[in-house]
Formats: sequence, structure tokens, C-alpha cells
Amino acid sequence: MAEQPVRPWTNSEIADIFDRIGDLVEISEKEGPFQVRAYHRAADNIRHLDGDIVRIWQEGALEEIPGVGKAIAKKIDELMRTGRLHFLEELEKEVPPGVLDMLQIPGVGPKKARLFWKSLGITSIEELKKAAEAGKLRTLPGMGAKSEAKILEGIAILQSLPDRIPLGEARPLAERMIEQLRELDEEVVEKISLAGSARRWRETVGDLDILVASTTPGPVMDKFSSLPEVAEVMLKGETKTSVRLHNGLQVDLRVLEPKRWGTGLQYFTGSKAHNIALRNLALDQGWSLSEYALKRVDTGQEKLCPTEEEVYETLGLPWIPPELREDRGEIKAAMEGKLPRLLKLSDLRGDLHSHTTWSDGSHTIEQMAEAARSRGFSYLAITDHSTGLGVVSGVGESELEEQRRIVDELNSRWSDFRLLLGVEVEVMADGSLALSDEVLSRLDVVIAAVHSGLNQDRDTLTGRAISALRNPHVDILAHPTGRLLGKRKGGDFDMEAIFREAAKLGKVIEVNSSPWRLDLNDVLVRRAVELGVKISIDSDAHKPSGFDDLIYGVKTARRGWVEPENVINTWPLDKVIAWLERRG
Ligand code: DGT
Ligand code: CA
Ligand code: CA
Repeated sequence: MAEQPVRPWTNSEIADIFDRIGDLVEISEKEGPFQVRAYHRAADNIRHLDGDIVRIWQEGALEEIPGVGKAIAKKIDELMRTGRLHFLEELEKEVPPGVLDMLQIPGVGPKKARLFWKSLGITSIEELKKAAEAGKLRTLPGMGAKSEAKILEGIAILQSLPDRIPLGEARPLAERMIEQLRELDEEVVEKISLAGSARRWRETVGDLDILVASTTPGPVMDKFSSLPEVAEVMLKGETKTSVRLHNGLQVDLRVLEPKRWGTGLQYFTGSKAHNIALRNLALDQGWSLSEYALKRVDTGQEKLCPTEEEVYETLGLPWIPPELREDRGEIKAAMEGKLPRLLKLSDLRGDLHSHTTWSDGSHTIEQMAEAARSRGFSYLAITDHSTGLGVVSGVGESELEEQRRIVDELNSRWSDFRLLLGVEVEVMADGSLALSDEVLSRLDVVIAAVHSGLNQDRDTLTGRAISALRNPHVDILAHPTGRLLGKRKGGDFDMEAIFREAAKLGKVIEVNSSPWRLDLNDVLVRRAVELGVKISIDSDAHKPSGFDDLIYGVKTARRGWVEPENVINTWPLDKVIAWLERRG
């Protein structure tokens, strides 16, 4: 059998290493420009190889790769046999990591990075920014006021790139990776869990954290590093491995001793603020709390916690759901036995916001209804966009009449399920609605939504939302801020004023469950509920699988301390209908 590498190196990982070497050699001037070019050329050729570099190494054919000579082949051989490269490690010792980071700034290459480092002692992007702002770069050889301004611009671009990824993109990846790790033997993977912000269902994540309880970390690390989602292994240690996925997301995997699982899971779930508050509470009780154990401060005696429950219980607390662990009063509430009775996905009995082929959905009314019914819902509102949105075709008076006939016909089939006919009506620039009161009065449910003019000033925007709420036919205000995660900030609405108006009028505000919206967010929904506003957790489904998004809305609501009684679609159908009919 062919010799196995200590790590399943991929072509792109090896290529990245040689690009890194090329940059480090150039910055350190350890070798000349000829060698620098050779490293990058080898990197390019390896990256675009047809065959697998591991196979080529096994066949002893490395030097047949264009640009790979004896010296580079030897380095690849070392990587295959040891997983490390002495030459690279030496370079990394010489060049501070922050200097290499500067290469990410548009317009900064190895030569400039070296110049800033060697002549001004700058070793981080932050220091470079300060120096540029103080006008210190323009005096350097080959630099001037213009190139200094360019560097500031480059740093601004770099820092404006979103460094957090929406949970809706990250979480499915995490779940897939966890599923594959579960395929390992039960003795190898005793327990596995998501941790960090993703376990707390924060709307965006900086990186993913996965924990495994195991007494044999080796095979876990190996399997993890070679998952198809992984683009690059950044660090592989005995108990921690960090990888980068193809979309740039970093994932940290940590292996914990099973008998210390509880403290480890608690620690790495965070948030950091929650952990600090909990650690202070522990100290008050004479315990020092770490990821390894609870330890008596006086005697030094350890108490190991195999479960998270035991950690909280030892401190006199009930287990606190991860969604609440943000140091927003949850520890005090837990101490007083006043944690909220949080909403669950299974509390939802129906969905009041969905789309079909009548606007921008991809399935028929019947298909959407059957999908909702097969999920065990007892009602679904069809709420296609009204005309007036411009970008999508919408429903007007005659379409709504036709939809009504279809809905009536479908409803005659079921005794356990009910379709409601509604609309997502456009709030126009002046605060009026795109459909007449006459048309709206014939619908079962009316959702008002602001899609256009989100950059208007605060008074105008707030006025539009409030006049929509004041229309007697409007029941629900959809995705109130209009934000799109990672793409667009919400409008500058005065949410406090909108909540007060909604509470006064008895109108409902939506938590839109689309993971790209999550609007209201956790903080706003908590405030809305505090002010007495009722909430609707809506899927805004545009296809049957869109109902899967409801979990994101539920989790966002849980992060906002929402209880089932705050949410109208936990109500049974007759109660919902009675409420909708309040307006006669
Ligand atoms: P992220 O990755 O920015 O979305 O947020 P997290 O919460 O996942 O943070 P991360 O990945 O840096 O660390 C995972 C958890 O580890 C974090 O939630 C709490 C814990 N942790 C990390 N650093 C510290 C620390 O300095 N002190 C304490 N007490 N806990 C920490
Ligand atoms: Ca994280
Ligand atoms: Ca992390």
C-alpha cells in the first residue's frame, strides 16, 4: 500500500502554503526575487493540477509538476510526512503576523509591508492606520500624500467587509459537519454539540464552534480536517483544530474530556459576557469556574461537571437556555426563579404570512396549503404582495377575488385545516396603502409592509409605518425595519414610537423568520413585548421549504425572552379568527 501522508493535504492547501512562503520570503528578504517568483509559480501550478497532490507524492512524481524542482519537492515531502514545514515555521518566527495581515489591504504588497515594518516598526493594520492618519507614511521612500490616502482607503474597504456571516448560511454547514462527525464510532464521539454564538442562535456568527466529548481525539481531528466542507486546515493541535470552509468561515473544533463536558460546553457556548457574570457569581460562592471544572477557592478541590445542568445547579441556578446567555438579566432572573417560559417551535399552530405564484412565490396556493397542513399547522394565511411594489407582480382587486374562489374551494376539502386569504399590502411613500379600504375589508388578514424608500428620514419613515398601523383594516406590520442581513441596514424608524402605537391600537408586529431578515430582531422584539405588543412569528415562505425558516424566528423570539402568550399564531384557529374579526 502507498505511504499515507499524516494529513489529507489538498492541492489548494499546499498551494496556499507556497504563496505564503513567497510572501514571507519577500517581506523578510530571506531569498531573492527569483526564488519569490518560483514559490508563487509552484503555488499556481499546484492549485491548478488535475491530479491529487497526495497521489503524485505517493508516486514519487512531484518534480514532474511544472515549477516544482528539488527544493520545493523536498518541502512538499516534509509536509506530507510530518504535517509541518520547518522552513515556513522559521519564516513565521521572523515576520510578525500583523505584517503579513497588511497584505490583505488593497494596494499593499510585500515590499510596502516590509517598508512600513522596517522603517516605522509597524506590525499591525491598526498601527498602519494610525501612522497614515498622522501623515507618517508620506515621507517614506516611494510614498507620498496620495499613496498614503490610498492606503487609508484600502484599510477602510477592508474593514467595511462584513466579517460576520448570517446564521442562516453558517448553521446548515455546522449541522452537516456535525452529522458527518457523528458517523464515527460512539466510543470515539461520546457527545457532540454546537457551541458559541451559533448555539445561542445569534443572528450572525464570527466563527463556528463545535465540541466533541472523547477520550481519543486523534480520529476526530482527522475526520474533521478532511470533511468536504473544509478548504484549509489552519491549525491542528491535540485538542483543538481550526479550519476554514470554502465560504471563508472559520470553524473551531475542540475535544473535551467526557467527565468535563458540562463545564466545557458551558464555557464555549458563551457568551463571553454571560460567562464573566457567571464566573463572578461562582466566586461569590467560593468557586472558581473554568472550562475544566468548578474548583473550591479555599481547598482547591475540583468538582467535575459532566453536564451543563450540573454547572448551573452547583451555583444554585436552573439551567439557562443558550439563547438567553447574553448577560441581559438572565442570571438574576434565574436566581429569582423568574426565567421566561420561552416560546417553542411546537407552540406555533399556524403561519400568517406566505407567498404563492400569484406574486413572487414559486408554488401554488394549494401546494403551500398542503405543505403547511402536512406540517401539522391548523391554518395558513396566503398573503401575496399587492400591486404597487413594482419589482414583483402583485395582486389587485380582481386577482384577490380569484384567490378567494380558490381558497374557498380548497377550504371545503378540509376539516382540520383552514386557509385564510390575506395580502401583504404595500405602504406607499405618503403612508397610504396600495389597495383601497374597500378591497382590504374583504380579506381575512392584512399585513402592511414598507419596501420602498427605506432611506427616507426618521420622521417620514416612522410616519408611514404609523399611518399604516392606523388603517383599521391592517392587522400586522411586516418585517418592520426592512433590514437584510449582510446587505442592507434597516430604515431609520423610531421603533419605540411604532411599538407604542401598535400596543395602543392592539395591532400585531411581525418577527419575520427569514434568516436574511430576522426582523424584528432579538432586542427589538423584547422591547415590543415589554410594551405590550403582540407578535406574529411568520415564515414569509415563498416555497414549501420556506416553512423550515420558522425555527429562526422562534429562536430570535426566544433570544428576546418571548413567551407563547405574546405570540398570536400560538393561538388556536377560532381565537385567531375572533381577533381578526374584531374590525368587523
Ligand atoms: P462569534 O464567534 O464572534 O460569533 O461569538 P462566540 O460567542 O461564538 O465567540 P468565540 O467563538 O470567540 O468563543 C466561543 C465562546 O468561548 C464564547 O462565546 C465564550 C468563550 N470565550 C471565548 N473567549 C473568552 C474569554 O476571553 N473569556 C470568557 N469568559 N469566555 C470566552
Ligand atoms: Ca464562535
Ligand atoms: Ca471560536
